[in-house]
Amino acid sequence: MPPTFPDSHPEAFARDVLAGLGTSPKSLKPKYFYDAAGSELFEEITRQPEYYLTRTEAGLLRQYAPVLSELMGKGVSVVELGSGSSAKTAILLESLLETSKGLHYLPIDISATMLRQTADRLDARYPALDITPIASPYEAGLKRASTLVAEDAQAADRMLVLFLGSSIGNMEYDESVQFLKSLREHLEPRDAFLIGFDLQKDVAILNAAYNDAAGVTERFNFNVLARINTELGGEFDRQRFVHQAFYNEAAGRIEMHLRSQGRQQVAVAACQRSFAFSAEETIHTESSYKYTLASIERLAVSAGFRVRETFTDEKSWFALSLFTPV
Ligand code: AVJ
Repeated sequence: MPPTFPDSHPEAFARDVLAGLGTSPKSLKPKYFYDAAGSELFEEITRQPEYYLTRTEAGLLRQYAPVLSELMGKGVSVVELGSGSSAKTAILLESLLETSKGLHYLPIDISATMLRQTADRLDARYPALDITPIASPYEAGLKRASTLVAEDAQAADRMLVLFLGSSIGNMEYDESVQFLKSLREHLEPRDAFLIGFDLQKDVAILNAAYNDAAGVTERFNFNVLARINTELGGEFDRQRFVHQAFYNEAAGRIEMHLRSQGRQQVAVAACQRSFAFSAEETIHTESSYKYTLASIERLAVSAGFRVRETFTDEKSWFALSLFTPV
């Protein structure tokens, strides 16, 4: 079965490229990094020594899983938004399984292929885990999950919803408030939301994480141009762009760009036009917001939650926050 990436419908992709490159400043949505090759490259990023995020979050999950199990109590089902490969989640699931006979895990992901693989792997490894994969956008998926958990006559009567990996960092602050508010609609007061936030820190450490020495992040960034070339008949010359990633301190975010080397015109067949680049003009390909404990608190309150608990590592590089609906 070929991989299905619903976001790669060429019409929608072409429309977004036209909108993103047809205006100034130029930008592309980060979701277009993730075809099969891009997802592979992201997995490789998480293994780079400079990319502390995944490792630090996994450590926090390992350290605080017992506390989380304790806080959530016995009758909890785990719902995950954007489960990907669920590698980190397994740490938490294992801990929850130690204190209960069974556990219901409902991963939600837009990629049905990824979900299938993950479900099969977890199923083989944890026989006591009852897995219900939900191939859907997040909000509709959470609505479905809450119905399933409510109907579940078994012990489970509350949801722990996971949104890990600092995925929230890709959203503008207002967007994340709207996103959390929309999810809040499907939560009961006894449910909880566990969110991974990358924290503001020494600029050199942030910059290094997005400029790894092995050049994997650079390849990941260029993947969006590769996709435009193969899927939309684009004529980007990789040699005429450079990867750029830096911490924008005023905005509190890492920005990734592809910077044009000199003036050039790039044709994209599916957009039926070409795009003019001035020398040094960039395409803004991603923002990755970095939080503080204060901005986490503000986000929670703005979206109708309260921060029940925040777990951080000893360097305060990453935070896992448990939000409960108010
Ligand atoms: C998957 C959005 C959390 O922002 O760190 C990694 C993506 N981009 N390196 C991040 C990413 C460049 C990642 N997130």
